[in-house]
Amino acid sequence: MKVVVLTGAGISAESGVPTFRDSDGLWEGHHVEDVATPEAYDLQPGVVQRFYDDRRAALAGVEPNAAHRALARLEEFLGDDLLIVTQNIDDLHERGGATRVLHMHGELLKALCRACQARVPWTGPLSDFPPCPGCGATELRPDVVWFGEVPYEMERIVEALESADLFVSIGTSGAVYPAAGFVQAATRAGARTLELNLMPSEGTHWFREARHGRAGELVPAWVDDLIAELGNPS
Ligand code: BV8
Ligand code: ZN
Repeated sequence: MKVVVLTGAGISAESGVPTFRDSDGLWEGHHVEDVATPEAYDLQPGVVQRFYDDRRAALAGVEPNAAHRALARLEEFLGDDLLIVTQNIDDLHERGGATRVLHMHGELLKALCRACQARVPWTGPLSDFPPCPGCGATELRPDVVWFGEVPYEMERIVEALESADLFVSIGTSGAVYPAAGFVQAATRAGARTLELNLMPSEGTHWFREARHGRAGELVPAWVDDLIAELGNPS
């Protein structure tokens, strides 16, 4: 059974990482659409850098939750038949034990050099424009995919969707493309589709099944059911 899981901010909500479009949709006082763009970065690089510096620093204070750990258990059971694609830029999937995670919107703990295109691990701030470890230029930006930029690993993701038997979307509002369109690609490929989310997403009608509740409860229960279903083929 080939499974593709897409996660969004909702899977990290119970870890204390705020989502984008709950409450009043503000993140550290900003609308993500106003800050997560190349134009915003060119206009006000310090504001954008600090927006990510704050989020990068906040990672030290949060822990993976039961949903992240359940997906790691599923990865151990399914091996290469499971692909976790995340829109999240936190490292909670990895800290929860998952080993193969595609960060289609990039990662907070990486920096991208605008001079030499190097992508380097980065845990500190970038708003003081430190030199690139590769070329020395002070052109490091967050290695994050902004609106209008091309998401990472799209070929691998499309390939996985085309051969999926099951597509499960966890904790995403379905507001951002191309991720919001993955359920349609999976459906065209004949996959079963399941939405696990606190409330119906914008694309909930595309899913054959939807369960609403907190990821910390829904995901472990779903993983246990799937492992039981696959574990003893009746
Ligand atoms: C691209 C940066 C071309 C990192 C982000 C007009 C129409 C359609 C599309 C467009 C359009 N105009 C422009 C576009 C394209 C645009 C887009 O989709 N815009 C939207 C706003 C309309 N997309 C792009 O520009 C993308 N690039 O299209 O390039 C291309 C396309 C295909 C192939 C090649 C090239 C780039 C998009 C990436 C933007 N970067 N983030 C960062 O700062 O984080 S997006 C940002 O939103 C975050 O990354 C986040 O991951 C993403 C989606 O948000 P969610 O994860 O869903 O979070 P949200 O808060 O919205 O929802 C949380 C959900 O969880 C809620 O439903 C809630 O109910 C639930 N929840 C809450 N608590 C819990 C819970 N669920 C379970 N348990 C809980 N406890
Ligand atoms: Zn460089």
